Amino acid sequence: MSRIALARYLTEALQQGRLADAELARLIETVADICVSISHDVAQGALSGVLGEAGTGNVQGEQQKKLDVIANDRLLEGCEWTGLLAGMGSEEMDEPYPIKAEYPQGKYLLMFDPLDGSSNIDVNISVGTIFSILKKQGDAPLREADFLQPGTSQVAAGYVLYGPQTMLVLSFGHGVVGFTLDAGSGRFVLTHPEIKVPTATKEFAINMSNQRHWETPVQRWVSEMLAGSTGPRGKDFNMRWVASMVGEVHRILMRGGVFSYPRDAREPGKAGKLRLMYEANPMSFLIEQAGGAATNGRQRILDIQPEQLHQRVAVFLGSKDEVETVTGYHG
Ligand code: P6P
Repeated sequence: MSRIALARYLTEALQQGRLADAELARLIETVADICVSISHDVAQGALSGVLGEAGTGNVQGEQQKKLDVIANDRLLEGCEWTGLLAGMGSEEMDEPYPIKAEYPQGKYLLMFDPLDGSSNIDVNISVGTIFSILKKQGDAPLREADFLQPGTSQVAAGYVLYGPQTMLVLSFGHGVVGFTLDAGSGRFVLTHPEIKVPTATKEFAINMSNQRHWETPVQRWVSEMLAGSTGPRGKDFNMRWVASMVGEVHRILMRGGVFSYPRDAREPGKAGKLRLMYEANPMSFLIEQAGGAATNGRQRILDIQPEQLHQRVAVFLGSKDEVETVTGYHG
C-alpha cells in the first residue's frame, strides 16, 4: 500500500472535520516545506559554509549560529506573504514580527524556535525546528499581548527533527502523527499514524552537571532513580542527555521516558532555561496529545498564563507516571 503524503493527510483531516480550516492546513504545509529546505542546509554542513557562529547574539543572550539565522529568515520569508498569518514570534527575535502591509493579513500566529539545539550543529548531533500555532484574537494591530495565550490555546504544534531521518511530528488536537521525509520525492510521508507515550518508563533525561543547583524535590527524585533497584523505586533506570530538546522529546514519543530541565539556583529570577512559548508549550501539547504529561513541577505547563514572549519555564515532561512522581515531590 502506497504511503500517504502530508498534503493528502491534511486534506483528509479537513474532510473529516479534524482540522479547523484550509488555512491551517496550508500553514502547516508551508512550515513543513520550509523545514525541508532547512534540512538540506543542515545536511550540507561544512560543505556549504553554514557551520559556526554568526557573530551575532539573540535576545536570550546566546551566540547565534549561522544556521540559527538562516533558519529564522527562511521561516519569516517563506510564511509572511501567504495571507495566513497575523504575525510571528521567534527565539531569535526580540520583538514580534508583524506582517508587512504589502501582504494580506491572516488569522494565525506562528511562533518557532527555528533551530533548537543549535550548539550541536558543529558536532553533527541532531537538531530541530519547533513550531506553535495560535489564533489571533480580535482585529487590532498586532501586539505582544496577542501571543500571550496559554498553551491550551494552541491550534497546532509540532517539530521537524533533522536526525538520521528528517521527521515531522505534528498534532492539531487529534493525537500525534509522524512523517518521514522521502529524499526522492522531497515529500513528508506518513510513517507513524498514532504516536503514544508509554505511561511508565525506566529512562530519564536531565543535565546532571547542574545537580548541585536543583531544588530539593528534584534532588530527591533524581537520587531515587540513580539508586535504582537498591533504592525506593525498586527498579534500575537508564539516562540520556542529547542537549537537543527535539531529540529528547522524539525519543520519548517513540519509546517513553521523562525529560527535565528544572529551575536552577544559579538564576533565581528565572523560572528555568527553556522558553515557554516556542519550546515548552508546543512540546507539552504533543506529549499530552500522545498520552503523556508536562508540568513545571507545580502546575500543568499548558495552563500557564504567559506574561512575556520569551518567558522561561521549568520543564518535566514525558511518561505520565514519572512526571506525576516528580510533581508530587514538589508538594
Ligand atoms: P544544556 C538547546 O540549547 C536547549 O534549549 C534545548 O534544546 C536543550 O534541551 C537544552 O537547551 C540543553 O541545555 O544546558 O544541557 O546545554
